[in-house]
Amino acid sequence: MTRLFPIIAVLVLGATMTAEPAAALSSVRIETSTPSPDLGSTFEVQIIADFTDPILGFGLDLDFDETELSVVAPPTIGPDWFGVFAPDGDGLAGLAGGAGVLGTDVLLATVSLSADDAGLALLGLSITLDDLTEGFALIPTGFDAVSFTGAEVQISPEPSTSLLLTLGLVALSARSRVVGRRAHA
Ligand SMILES: [Ca+2]
Repeated sequence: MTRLFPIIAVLVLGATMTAEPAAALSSVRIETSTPSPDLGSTFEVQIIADFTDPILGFGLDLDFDETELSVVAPPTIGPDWFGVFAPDGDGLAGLAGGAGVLGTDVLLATVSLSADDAGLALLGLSITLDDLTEGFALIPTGFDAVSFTGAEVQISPEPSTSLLLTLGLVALSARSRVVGRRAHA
């Protein structure tokens, strides 16, 4: 039995080394137009994909806390697709013609969001399993395995205009102190 162990270990190691390399996974990520939107402002979220296989169509969900963020307008679907009906009403679905879409930095959709609450807000991507219109459809059938990467934004409580006003007042008061000292000299 003890003699068998090294033989089994060598066999397992050999099998691992000769195994086919795992296929690269398609990935989908979020890029935001700003990392720190002001409270009450609108900013854009781009959903971008790197595909390792041609994709015929996609459907997904953009996830966030609705007390922190809200969708301003229906999403704009990327130029490689035409927008199709999404049963959940979020508009995040597109179809490609012919040979599908393959490659890196493929824009899926752009979503305008309103920053509604100060603090850190997380953005995620997901697929609802029982929604048959969601997923990344391969040619001719089946769905691609996709990894998702979310993003975060830090919503600034202080609108930048009031910050500039504060800085202006500080500069003004420093100047008046200098003028005051000169008058006393
Ligand atoms: Ca959806």
